[in-house]
Amino acid sequence: LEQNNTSADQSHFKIPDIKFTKLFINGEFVDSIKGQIDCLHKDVSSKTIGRTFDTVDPRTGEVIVRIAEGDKEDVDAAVKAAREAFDHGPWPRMSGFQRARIMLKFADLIEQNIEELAALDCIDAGKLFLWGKLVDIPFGARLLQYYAGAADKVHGEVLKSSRPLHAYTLKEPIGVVGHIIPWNFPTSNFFMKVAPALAAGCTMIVKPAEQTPLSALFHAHLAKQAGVPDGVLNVVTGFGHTAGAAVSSHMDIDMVSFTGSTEVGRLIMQAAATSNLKMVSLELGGKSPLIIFDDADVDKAAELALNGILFNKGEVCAASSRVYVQEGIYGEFEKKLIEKAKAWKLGDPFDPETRQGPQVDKKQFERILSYIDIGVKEGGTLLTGGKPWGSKGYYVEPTVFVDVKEDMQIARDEIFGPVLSLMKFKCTPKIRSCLRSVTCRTVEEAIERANNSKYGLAAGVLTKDMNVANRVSRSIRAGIIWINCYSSLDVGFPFGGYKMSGFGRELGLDGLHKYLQVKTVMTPLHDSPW
Ligand code: TXE
Repeated sequence: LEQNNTSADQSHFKIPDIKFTKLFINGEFVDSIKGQIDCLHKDVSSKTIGRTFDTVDPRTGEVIVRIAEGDKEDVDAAVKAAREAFDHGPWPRMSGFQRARIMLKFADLIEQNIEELAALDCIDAGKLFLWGKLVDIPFGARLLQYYAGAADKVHGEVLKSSRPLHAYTLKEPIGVVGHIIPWNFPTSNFFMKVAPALAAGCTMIVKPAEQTPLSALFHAHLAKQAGVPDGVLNVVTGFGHTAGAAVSSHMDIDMVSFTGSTEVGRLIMQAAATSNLKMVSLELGGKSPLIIFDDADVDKAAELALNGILFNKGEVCAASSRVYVQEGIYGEFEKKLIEKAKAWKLGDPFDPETRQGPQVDKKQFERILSYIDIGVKEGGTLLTGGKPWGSKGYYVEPTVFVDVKEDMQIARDEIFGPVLSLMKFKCTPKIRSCLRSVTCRTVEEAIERANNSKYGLAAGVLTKDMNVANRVSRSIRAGIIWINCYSSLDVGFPFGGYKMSGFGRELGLDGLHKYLQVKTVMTPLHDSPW
């Protein structure tokens, strides 16, 4: 591994000026209210400056810019605007087709600003610039296009009754939605929530993660340019325990859609329960298993397993953090995995050669290193990695542990970094339909170990035997199963978890329907006494 961080200049890309740093409420960029009150108290009334916080570049640990720090008062103002836009504004009353036209324009504007947006997510989150430019930001536009296509196809159904009643359902927008989003995919996560909610006719408040506010504010600016009416899309930057908590406990928000940690997911449900019983959708953590059988191509399997954990520096809820390899190929697999991990190129995420940038911030960087420490103390053996990388910034070496048991903390907890636990299993894949045969039981053992987790977001299985693949995929309790691939996504494929990985789905039409209410309407078919 190279030990010197490369410079952003190598990419021949100029880091953009930061244009938007304030809260976006009711179609305007504004200072935070608390900050203005602070100024008044200090008698600085001539120049009101809102309260702000630092957003930091994880490549260097240096401050990029200060961002408006929203709190309860700002969330109240944003909800007031969103409520007004929902109760009296044009957005929910437009036809789906009219909303779609605005959403398509919004998508065009995203596409026209791809490089700038990719650069913002790169400096704010340490994400690869090239990946942002080619995949992440275009995916944001694609989400708007996909849900624009669905906006005029939302309808209920005519119901059959045993009585002389004419009855049908209406699909109506849920109302004001609070989206609380994380920092690992600032643009994809933004549009996975905002695009379907816009198509449904909802109005909304987005609370981006405090680590990555830059692109969300840029998106808000583009939404206004595209013609999204004032008050429909509001962005309140700030911290989770203040602005985020104000969203989840607000009496006038009808639904909260959250992606983040399981711990905070629990708080969100509690706040929803003790406030107005708003609807909740949670996309939480994972500890996803990848099961590799003897008949898999070893080289491809090692590449897939490594990509599964190192993609986006392991800051992926569906990362393949537990890899189970069958005994027959284990030795060869381990060798290849380590070779590839050692050749993995870390560096400046602007450099097109780089495969892994820095972790999002100091807190996550330290959290990952402390898990590595725990793993060693628990008896795990480090085959490669385990240390910070480079002279500055929050880089962690690709790390592989062996001698891991399922009850160890590194095998149970989501580490959310480039740390893989490699485990061996002995069973043979030669199962047929008989459940009682020895071979059947041994595949069951692999399934049981894979299922031995409080999480259930994703799982992968690599084998040429489709009997095995089908058996495993139907037995794993997880929302996404990859057979002979890993990490693939499509805008039309529902994404979400079982067990403590949450509930509710994003993407696909399921991702739209969660922003809709079902209303049943009935009327007598003729004048009969009821
Ligand atoms: O998450 P938080 P953190 C997991 C991952 C990671 C761990 C901690 O394991 O290591 O969570 O990351 C907002 N009320 N995931 O601490 O705190 C917060 O401001 C309302 C998995 O960053 O859950 C941010 O906008 N909101 C995950 C969002 O919640 C609150 C992605 C996520 O932050 C809040 C990220 C509160 N009390 C982390 N406290 C995934 N599923 O992809 C915080 N927030």
